[in-house]
Amino acid sequence: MTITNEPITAKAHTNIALVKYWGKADEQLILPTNDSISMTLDHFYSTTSVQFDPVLSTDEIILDGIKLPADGQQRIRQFMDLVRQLAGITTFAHIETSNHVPTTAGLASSASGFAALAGAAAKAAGLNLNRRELSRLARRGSGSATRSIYGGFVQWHAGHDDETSFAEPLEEKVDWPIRMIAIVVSRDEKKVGSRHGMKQSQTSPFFKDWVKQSNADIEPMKTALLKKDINRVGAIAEHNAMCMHATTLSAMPPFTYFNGDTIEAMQLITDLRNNGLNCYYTMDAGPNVKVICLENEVEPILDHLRPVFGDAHLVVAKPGSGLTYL
Ligand code: 2P0
Repeated sequence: MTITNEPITAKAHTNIALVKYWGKADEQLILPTNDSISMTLDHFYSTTSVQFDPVLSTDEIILDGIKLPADGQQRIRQFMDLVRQLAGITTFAHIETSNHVPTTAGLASSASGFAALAGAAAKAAGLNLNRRELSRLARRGSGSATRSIYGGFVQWHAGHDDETSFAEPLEEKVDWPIRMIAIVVSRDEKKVGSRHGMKQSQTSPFFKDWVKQSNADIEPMKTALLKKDINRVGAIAEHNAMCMHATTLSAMPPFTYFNGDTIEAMQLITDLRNNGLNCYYTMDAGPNVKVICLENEVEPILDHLRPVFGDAHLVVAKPGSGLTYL
């Protein structure tokens, strides 16, 4: 195995799940309790460069121009240890990451961040991994990163061990005008991080039913995506998101990611739908709402959202591409 002397830079986009990952069967290997399906988004992405350097006595990690303090580095260091183990090397690296997720977007960057890091670190370490292997590697950093190796619509197969838990593209170049509008109702740091939140949700008496429902949603979602049926895609995604959030409300102790604005946005989208617009909502481990719709209805939907949430809090995203090297 030969490590590269030059810095290797990779770019990966974030993704939003239409059928969610919310629960681990194995915390160490990050094996999920169920399959999930996502859409990779276009202009929210991370770029990460990695350069191994024999002079270093530890990994040096710079995030958006600022050197990460030691306590913020643990997950990245552990991930780099895994890359070193795979490559049979002991050299530390300079790692520089920029998150091009507009601060107003309020979207998580761990999916794009760990996908880009997996791509850059593996190549810099001289590992010649194919995309399935890269998705398995990205999984070890953050579950949702598994899916960000690919563009468009992506399925993460839960699997039962490290080899069988990987993502696969369903449609990389999406040829229909599906859109997601992010409604940013809060830019605050999450109160309950997703890693902790999903673990706590596994105490819900409904958790088994959540897993069952998600597995049952996979084939209908694939069919709806294949048929480009926005109403089926939206209805399944919205129901799946509510089932996920039901596990937080029924956890012991209970908690929620929703705030008052989240509920207001959900009601507004339901009202618009009752008035004939084809729009559906989904929420992740935070209060922001993502609206699933078609391009030709983006403007009429925005016309209703602007007076309530303000133009600066609305971001329109299209399907994006998978991991690339710069
Ligand atoms: C998803 N989320 O499928 C779900 C829906 C949030 C809600 O994947 O512990 O940050 O690093 O594997 O990937 C967020 O979970 O969690 C997530 P870890 P991750 O997109």
